[in-house]
Amino acid sequence: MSRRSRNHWIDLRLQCFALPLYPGKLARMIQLSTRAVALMLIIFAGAVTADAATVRQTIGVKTGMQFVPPRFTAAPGDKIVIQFENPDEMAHNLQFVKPGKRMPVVTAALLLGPDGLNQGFIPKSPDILAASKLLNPGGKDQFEFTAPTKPGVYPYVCTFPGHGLVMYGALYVGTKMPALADDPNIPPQAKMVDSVTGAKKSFHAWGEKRPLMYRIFMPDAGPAAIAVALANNQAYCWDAGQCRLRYAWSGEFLDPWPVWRANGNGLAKVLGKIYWRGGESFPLRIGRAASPAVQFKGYRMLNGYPEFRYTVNRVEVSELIMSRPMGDGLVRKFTIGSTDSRVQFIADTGGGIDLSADKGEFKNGRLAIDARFGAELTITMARAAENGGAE
Ligand SMILES: [Cu+2]
Repeated sequence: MSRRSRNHWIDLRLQCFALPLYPGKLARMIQLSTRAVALMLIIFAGAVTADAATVRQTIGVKTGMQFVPPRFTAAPGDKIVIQFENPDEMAHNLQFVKPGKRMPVVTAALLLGPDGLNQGFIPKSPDILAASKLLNPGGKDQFEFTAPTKPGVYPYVCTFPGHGLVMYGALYVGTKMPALADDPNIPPQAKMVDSVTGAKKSFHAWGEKRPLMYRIFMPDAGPAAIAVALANNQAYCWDAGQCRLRYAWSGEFLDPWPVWRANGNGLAKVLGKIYWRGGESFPLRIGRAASPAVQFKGYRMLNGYPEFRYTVNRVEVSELIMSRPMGDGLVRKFTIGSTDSRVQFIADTGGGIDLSADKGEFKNGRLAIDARFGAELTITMARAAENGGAE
């Protein structure tokens, strides 16, 4: 397909999107002009109010569902004019919301269900200060609003389904911005700056694609280590030699250069923050042995996620590890072959996570289930609040 015909196709799609949106847009224009009149009245009423400045801000999108820039500032009462541009390959919107209301608005957008597309995935919510329309690839939109008079951090977010967890930024109104690397109000990918030069790291051998599985020499693991990047900025290291999860981290994935530079003699560098490490013992026990015989049998890919297969005292086990839908942590789904032996999951952790299971209950860090006819067991490891995790 030529470039020209592709653009033409996008134009047609834009028109299809624009038509059903039109009444909503009209309503918003009326709403905005009503607001503008109200604001003028307020300004005239308080004749001593200093002139508000105008902040003109272009917000773009880059691959990996990131707003550019991830944050900016305004003074209370400033007029903010946003030029929103979407050069990405996916559709996006942009909404400014009240402090702490990013996830409620993201959830409200999901609850729009089949109506979502017609509404640009923008829910009706008093928590939304201003919103763009839904932009198809190549689209642009301009809108304006008045910065709130109350100082604070006002998030901006894309509520296209699946984007809101990672695609957001922060408008600082009358509030000092922390250093980029320490800013808790922007996505982890946005704060990856080189600690020495301050330059943004642009290295991504594999782009921003997740899930991603990578066989590479890893620190604190055997030579058969497997690193996996999951959705929601989660990652883990699985040791195929010992058939067990070694550690989990959040944030950016890996720097493989140390391995490549040393012709395979170095170790990859974990770029995110490791928040959990397994202990030395094997967590899944089948039978009485504290050190069960384990053997790796391979893996298969399920929608891009590896499912590991191994035996524990000759009983077949498979393990599929996914990220939690929200917050740091992993969800480990075990499928266990039938056995008359006692099956236990033993929390071999030094803390830092909260463990829960869909079957049975942890008592003193041990969970026992019946697997006479085979069993499925899902263990959720959620990064604990005292370990920097957030809900
Ligand atoms: Cu988006």
